[in-house]
Amino acid sequence: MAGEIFKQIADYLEAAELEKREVVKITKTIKPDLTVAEAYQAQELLVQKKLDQGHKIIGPKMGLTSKAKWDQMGVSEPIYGYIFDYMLVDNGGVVPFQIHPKVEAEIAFLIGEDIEGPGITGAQVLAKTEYVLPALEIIDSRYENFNFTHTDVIADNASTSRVVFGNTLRKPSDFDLELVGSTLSINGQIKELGAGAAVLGHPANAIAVLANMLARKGDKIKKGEIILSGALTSAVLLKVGDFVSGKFEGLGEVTFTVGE
Ligand code: 0L1
Ligand code: MG
Repeated sequence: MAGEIFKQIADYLEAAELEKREVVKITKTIKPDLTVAEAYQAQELLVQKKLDQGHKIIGPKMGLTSKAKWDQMGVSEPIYGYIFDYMLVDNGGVVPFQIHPKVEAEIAFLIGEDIEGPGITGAQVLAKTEYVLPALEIIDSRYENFNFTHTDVIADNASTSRVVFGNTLRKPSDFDLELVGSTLSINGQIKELGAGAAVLGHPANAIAVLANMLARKGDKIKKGEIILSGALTSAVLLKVGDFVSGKFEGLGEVTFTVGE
């Protein structure tokens, strides 16, 4: 059966996540010619498995939102995945070590009204956003050495692993999100810095692209979802015991410690 191979991919990646071990990428094992559409089919099955297990979606997330990443991966659009409730860690809490975690500083959008593409713009997203808040995303590819193709990473739920949201919620109209600066420190040393403009010129643009991508499968962004718009900084590799701090201009600080 044609769909059987996508179930096999979803099972393979789910087992890697649950058993906290890295695996050989799909395009080297199960399906060398995996297309973007097929990769999203496999991702959907992985997402459905989590829903069937009782996990709840917090919101989609955007990945590969910088031009530098596109050039690196040879692509011309971002990717999306899904954040689930079991991935949330309190601000100041402990993020359990999984495989080879990396951290990114991001701006999250709490959506106030459904946003349905196609043709959505960043300005429309801002008008339908209730609040923005700071976030640290922990990505943890299930693939060996974080090595994957564009389609591999789509099937792997865009490397999503854990998320720590900050406590400061602000109206997006309060400031220019593209100018919001952020520093990312590990054990008191600044490792990366960036600004909102690193995300497709403005973080709201990434949410607009998401709405337009979801429209291709008849889906939309839903009121109440909290969406990660993409990384302001490069991702930094973490080890057990690291204390991580992301400081966001006007949006406060987000911290966590990497546990065992
Ligand atoms: O959230 C992200 O931007 C990560 C997307 C997947 C690429 C990666 O794992 O580096
Ligand atoms: Mg990210």
